[in-house]
Amino acid sequence: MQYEDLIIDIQDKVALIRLNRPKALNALNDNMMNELGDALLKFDADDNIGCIVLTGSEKAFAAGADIAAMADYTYPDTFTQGYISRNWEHILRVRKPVVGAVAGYALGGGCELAMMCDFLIAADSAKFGQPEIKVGVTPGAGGTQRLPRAIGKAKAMDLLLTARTIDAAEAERIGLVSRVVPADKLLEETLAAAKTIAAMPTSVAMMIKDCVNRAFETTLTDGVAYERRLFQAAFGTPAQKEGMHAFLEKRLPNFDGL
Ligand code: CO8
Repeated sequence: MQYEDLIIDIQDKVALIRLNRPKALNALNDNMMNELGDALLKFDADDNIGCIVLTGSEKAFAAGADIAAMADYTYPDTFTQGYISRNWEHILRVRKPVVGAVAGYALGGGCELAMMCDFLIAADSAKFGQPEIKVGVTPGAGGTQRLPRAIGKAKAMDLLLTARTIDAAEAERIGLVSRVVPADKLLEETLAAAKTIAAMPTSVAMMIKDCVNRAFETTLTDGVAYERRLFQAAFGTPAQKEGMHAFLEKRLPNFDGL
């Protein structure tokens, strides 16, 4: 696949998508978001891919939505035409795991895009923040909603209202990222995690992702009932037969194509 604002690399059932507008610190514009949606949905439908990694550059995952592109937008542009917002949430339609690898700035829409990944591995150089208030807008891609769910109201209000940027250590301490690794090991460590996931049965990884996301949309009782149904459904998959019989036969399971 050839894109103007993305670099794609595929290895061992893992698709690596790199945001690539280095001169603008990967500011997210319409073309990049269109391309990102296209790539994500193609990999989601590709049987040879078991996990997707989304990353940026050493300096920036993404420094936000493209301020140069949107500075003169009007309300009809944003509301009626749907400029900025119309192509931001394709990532939420991806059913396979998406791991974010964040180095440098993940600000504003960049932080929001990162939070739409299933989990984040951060370089020790990573910086997260929601500075939209400084450019006169609210977050628009879930910052006020996903941030408090991820890190709690107090921390979220602090970041959203002061526009303070936090470093990777604080992001890990408050639960925004799952791991912090040295910057020069970010891709290696993230690809290793992604390859581990891709070697698992993709059907079950998709079920787990679905269940965890359900936890944010429903009551505990309904969420556990939903999980129970998928647990029961797992007994209808070849992955369950292979996984359990491999264990009993004291051999490694082969989840290829499962
Ligand atoms: N948009 C456009 N261009 C940008 C952006 C951006 N968000 N961020 C950086 N750039 C450009 C700069 O203009 C500069 O370009 P040039 O060289 O042509 O002048 C280049 O990238 C390098 O930037 P700096 O010279 O500023 O680099 P520094 O290292 O000095 O500073 C910072 C780095 C701190 C990241 C700084 O660039 C900065 O503060 N950027 C803006 C951060 C920001 O405010 N982000 C939030 C934007 S609003 C938003 O994201 C709303 C999301 C809503 C999504 C809704 C979807 C539904």
